[in-house]
Amino acid sequence: MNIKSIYPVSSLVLLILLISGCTADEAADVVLPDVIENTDDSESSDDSENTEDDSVTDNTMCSEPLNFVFNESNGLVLAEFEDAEFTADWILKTDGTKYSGEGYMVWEGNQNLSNPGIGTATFKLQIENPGTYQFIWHSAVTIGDNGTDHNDTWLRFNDADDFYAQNTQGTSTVYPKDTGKTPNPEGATKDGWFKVYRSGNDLDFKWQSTTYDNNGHNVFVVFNNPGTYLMEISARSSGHGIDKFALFNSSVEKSEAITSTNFSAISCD
Ligand SMILES: [Ca+2]
Repeated sequence: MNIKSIYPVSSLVLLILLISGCTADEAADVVLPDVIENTDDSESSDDSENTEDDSVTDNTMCSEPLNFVFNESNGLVLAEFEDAEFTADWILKTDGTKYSGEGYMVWEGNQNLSNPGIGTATFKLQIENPGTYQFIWHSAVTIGDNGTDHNDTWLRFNDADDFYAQNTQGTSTVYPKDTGKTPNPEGATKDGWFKVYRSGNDLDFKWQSTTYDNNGHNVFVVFNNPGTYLMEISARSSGHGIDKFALFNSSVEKSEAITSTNFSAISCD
């Protein structure tokens, strides 16, 4: 942020001249015009240019979701899902009252039930506190009346130190396919992507994210060092609406994370 000081040149010069014995008339007639002219040519125009440049640069970068970086703080990343750069078949919607921010995104293109990597969007996360984070999103089924359809989207953390899913008892851990790690979950998984779904016939928005068909495993990602990491999503089911998401480490209760309104500060890449 630039804070520009205003330099009262004419007042100062007048004061100096008065002290040195010039009359106000002399000062005005002889000296002031030069000083004011110099001021106009140099300082004022420079200030104006600098201010303009900085402001344009900042505004341009910060108005482009492609450059957004979501900053983890106190073990929590909380972000509006619509705060990313989306391809044309992702539609911003505002039906209902259960969303926050500008609305939620719904995939209205073809279904990609076996093929991740289509209709991708990315979120850059700045992690200050390394560790294991649970991932969860707030999503809804916006087509039909069956909670097992139109209820999932692909998710991947390709540059994190680990990405896995685990049952609530902690007795089963699975990894996405094509990462060299096993076992893999039942159901769709490919190229490091998990199919992340919500279940149940309460179709409106709720916080739930699991993978592994008929055996819901919670989703986790591990960041061993502070730094910037990439979270990717890609389209799977049409009609799956996603409002926001959270990642929280072991210092944060899930109940805290999903009721928080403390959205992550956004900086610009
Ligand atoms: Ca939202």
